[in-house]
Amino acid sequence: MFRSKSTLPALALALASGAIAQNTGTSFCNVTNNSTGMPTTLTGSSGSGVGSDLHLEVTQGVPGELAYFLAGNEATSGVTVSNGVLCLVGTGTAQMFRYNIAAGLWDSVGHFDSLGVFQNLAGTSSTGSGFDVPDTIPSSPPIMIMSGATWHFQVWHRDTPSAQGASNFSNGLSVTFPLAPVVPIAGMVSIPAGSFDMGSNAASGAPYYGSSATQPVHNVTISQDFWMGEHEVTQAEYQALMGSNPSYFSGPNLPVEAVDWNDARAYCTALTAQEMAAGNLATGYEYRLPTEAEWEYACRAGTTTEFNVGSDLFCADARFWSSYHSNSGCGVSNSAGTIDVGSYSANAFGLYDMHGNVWEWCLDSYAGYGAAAVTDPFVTGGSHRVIRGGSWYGNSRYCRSAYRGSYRPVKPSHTLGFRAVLAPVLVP
Ligand SMILES: [Ca+2]
Repeated sequence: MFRSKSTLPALALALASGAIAQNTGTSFCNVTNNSTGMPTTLTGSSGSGVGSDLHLEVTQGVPGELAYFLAGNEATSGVTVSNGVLCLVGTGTAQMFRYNIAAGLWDSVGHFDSLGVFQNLAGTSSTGSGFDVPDTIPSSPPIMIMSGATWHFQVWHRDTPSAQGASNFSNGLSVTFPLAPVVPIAGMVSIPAGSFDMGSNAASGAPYYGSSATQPVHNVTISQDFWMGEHEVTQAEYQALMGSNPSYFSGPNLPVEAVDWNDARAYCTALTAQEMAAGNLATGYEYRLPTEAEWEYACRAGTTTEFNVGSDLFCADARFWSSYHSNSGCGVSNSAGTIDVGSYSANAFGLYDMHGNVWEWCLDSYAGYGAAAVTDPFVTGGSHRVIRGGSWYGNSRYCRSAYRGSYRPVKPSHTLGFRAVLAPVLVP
């Protein structure tokens, strides 16, 4: 009636999954009849009628968070009431609002203190003592409940402006909001958390041409599961989301290139906004570039060899210029550089083109390694960003799982693209 169902995808899913549990036990105030002689009963359905004329309304606040609204049929606003919301426990940042249907206005009725106890606007009442009618009416309801929180509440109901008092208390209702779903877009591969040895001790000569930049080898723990694009972002995907295609080569399934680090991040930001609006992202998750550690962990997919296909990289394994292992060129040219994503075999995680095709931007900055074991390393600042995996234009040494490229973030190249991960939020 006064809120759009289309704004409630996450909540609708939560309710449909049976997350609501009703509690009428002694931890709540007793149910009493309202002035029409009927009990006011809270139910766990979004937007459903509660009693004769109360609605428990739920809507979405800021992305990834949920909000409650209590609606009644008060004929007027601004009437002092007593015995309002009872047995109410929430979070320290949440507020409770009610909606005056006649006036079409939201009224703030109070908030929760740091202990989760409901307070009226004056901060003088708490559980069991009701709320005051507010002096100001918010232009929009800024209520937020964090996913995963459990709220217990009971509502007061007034049939008419004069029907005040303790006769209209509902039963108690306990509601747990499950974590908002994380629904990856198509083509994202689940990468399990785990540990691996990052870097390489390969010798400086052929065929690997190892360098000190990949040393010392050190243990890295990726502490949380994440998702990674099974292939580099294609030109079709980039065009559809960003409305442009800066690539030097042309083809819908070719990887997008000639994007600098900021372009790549802007794509991820737009994808995050799109999926958040669709209710597919939980709080704390975003689409972004992978960290360098996430990238190498995903590239290796459990392997410890120089490449995720073994110790050698041959022309049949990936898109790159020439192989030190067969001592031959791979038939790539300046006019036929990149190739459709997924043209070669995937690694054990199901990821394509981690070796070759286009270099891939990482989120973090370039810095030397330390010897100590680290968890979720992430380097910020500095003038250069990490690029990984080699490209159509390079030879096999650059395609190694541990090889580290370093590039200025504002410098696009037709050898350089990216892929996205869906992972915990990181801010460079
Ligand atoms: Ca690549």
